[in-house]
Amino acid sequence: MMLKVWGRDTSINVQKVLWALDELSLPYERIDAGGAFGGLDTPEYATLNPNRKIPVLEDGDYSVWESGAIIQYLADAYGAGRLWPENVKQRALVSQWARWCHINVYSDLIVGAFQPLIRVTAAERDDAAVAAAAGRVGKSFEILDPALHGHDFLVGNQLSVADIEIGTLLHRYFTMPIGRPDLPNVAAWYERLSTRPAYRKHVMQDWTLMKIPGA
Ligand SMILES: N[C@@H](CCC(=O)N[C@@H](CS)C(=O)NCC(=O)O)C(=O)O
Repeated sequence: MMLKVWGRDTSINVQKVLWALDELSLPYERIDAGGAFGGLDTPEYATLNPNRKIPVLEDGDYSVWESGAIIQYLADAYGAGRLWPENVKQRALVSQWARWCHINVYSDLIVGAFQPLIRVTAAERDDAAVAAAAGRVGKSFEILDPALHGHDFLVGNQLSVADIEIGTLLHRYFTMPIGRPDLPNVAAWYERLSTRPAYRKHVMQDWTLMKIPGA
């Protein structure tokens, strides 16, 4: 039975799942939902995800939501050692960075900085609040930067769930009109990820197309 992903492909959390699926060469079907496509307020969707958010992954009669849990499931079920190291100490470091990103970076970057840039008109936007959120992301990425020194990937020598969790955010971070501190290792990591076909296809989208008029 083919894997099924619910969610519009402009959603960063859907992009994360699509990137992981392609890295694992897994065929899937994607169903547009959320945003202008709607569909999240039906009783059927609530049985898939009571939070009424995208993405959801269906695998036969099993389903899972929360993008981080979905990519973890894909690695566990189909990775055969890819995306999720066998070594338990490396594994915990992958988990460490993935959780760190979700707790410390995601909200400031996506909710605090990105969404106001596409969903609020320039006239109504609180530029100081966007700059403050971007500043907090910069401080977080200054913590990440030395961890990437001398490494192609965040943990070990292969792409992991941690690269996907944080890497999905990098395209928006480096293409948004915000201030950024000097982050040589994070910038080089973004450049390396940018050479991967699955990253280019799913994550490196022109997000300015999502802007409301006047944004
Ligand atoms: N923590 C959740 C966040 C899910 C989430 O906020 N999804 C957004 C899109 S990125 C959503 O469903 N928004 C409603 C919509 O698109 O209509 C995850 O990682 O899956």
